Amino acid sequence: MSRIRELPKVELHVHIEGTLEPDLVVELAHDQGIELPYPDAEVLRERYVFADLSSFLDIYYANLDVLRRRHDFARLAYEYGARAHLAGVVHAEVFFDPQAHRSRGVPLHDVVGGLVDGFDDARAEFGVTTDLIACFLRDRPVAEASAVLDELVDMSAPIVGVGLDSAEIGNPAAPFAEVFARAAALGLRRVAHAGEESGPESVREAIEELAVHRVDHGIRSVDDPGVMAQLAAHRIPLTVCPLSNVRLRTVADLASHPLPHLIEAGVVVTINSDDPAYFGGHVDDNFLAVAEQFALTDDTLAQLARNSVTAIFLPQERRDTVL
Ligand code: ES4
Ligand code: ZN
Repeated sequence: MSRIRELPKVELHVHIEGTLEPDLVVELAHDQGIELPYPDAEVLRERYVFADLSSFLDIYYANLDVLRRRHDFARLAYEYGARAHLAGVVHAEVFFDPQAHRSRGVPLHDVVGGLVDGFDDARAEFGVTTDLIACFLRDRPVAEASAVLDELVDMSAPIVGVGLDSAEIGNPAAPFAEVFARAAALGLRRVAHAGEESGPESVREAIEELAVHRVDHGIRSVDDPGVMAQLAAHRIPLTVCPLSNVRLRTVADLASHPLPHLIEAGVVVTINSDDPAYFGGHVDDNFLAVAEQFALTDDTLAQLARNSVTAIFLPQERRDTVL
C-alpha cells in the first residue's frame, strides 16, 4: 500500500545479521569455497519454520559462518540500506552481535569497519542514515560482554548504544547491570530485548536493573497493568516486531497480537522488522500486516511512524539533518 511506503519511517529494531538473505548466504559461501549442508538458497529458506526463539537462533547463528571478511559485512550493510530505502526508511538504528563474530575469530575491527563501509555507501546512494547499537548476548558470560565493551571503546567504534539479545528464558538481565552502568558512564544509550518470550517481570527487570531507554519487543507487558503503567508514565518506547512474533510463535497468530492493547493503553509503540530475512518482511511489510489485521487508520499509522522518530537516539542537531 503506497500510504505505508510513503510514510517516512525510522527503524529501531533490526539485527543486521537478520538481514542476511539465503541468496547472499549461498553467494558468500560460493565466493569463499565454504561448503554448505544444503544444495541452494531455496532449500535453506524452506528450513525457516520455527517452533520458538531458540530454534530460530540456531539457524541464525549457523548462517553467520559465511560472514568472515570485512567486505562481507560491508555487503550485508549496503544491501540492508538499499532495501530499507525501498521501504521508506530514512534512518535506522541497527543492532549487531559482536560476540557472534568475535567467537568465530573475526576481528571486531573488520566487523565494525565493514558495516560502516556498507552503510556509508548506502547513505551516499540512497540517503538512508544509520547508527549502530552493539548487542550483548544474554546467554553468554557477563565477563565476555564486558570484554567486548572494552574492545569497542578501545577501537573507538562508532556506536550510539548497547543492547541485550539472544535467548531470554533462563538468562535474566540483572547480571548485566554493571556492564550497562559502565556503558551509561561512557555516554552510551541502552536498550534490551525483554518480554519477548519471557513475561512482564523481564520488562520490569530491564527497566529497573539496566535503566534502558527503550524495550525491544516488550509485548508481554500487557500481562501486568503495573508494567504497562510504568511504560506509559515514563514514555519508554517498545520496539514491536509483529511478523517476528508470529513466526517465532510468541503470539498464536497476528489477530491475537497485543499491539492494539499497547496502543490503547498509551504506550509509545514503534513498528519494526527484527530479522527481515527470516520473518517474511521488512518494516513496510510489518506496517502493512498490522494495518490490514487491525484496520488501522491513516492517523494511527502516522502516529506509529512518528513514535519511532521521538524514540531515536540522534542528538537534536543531527535529527534535523536526516529527518
Ligand atoms: C533475535 Cl528475534 C530475536 N530475539 C532475541 N535475540 C535475537 N537476535 C536476533 N534476533
Ligand atoms: Zn530482536
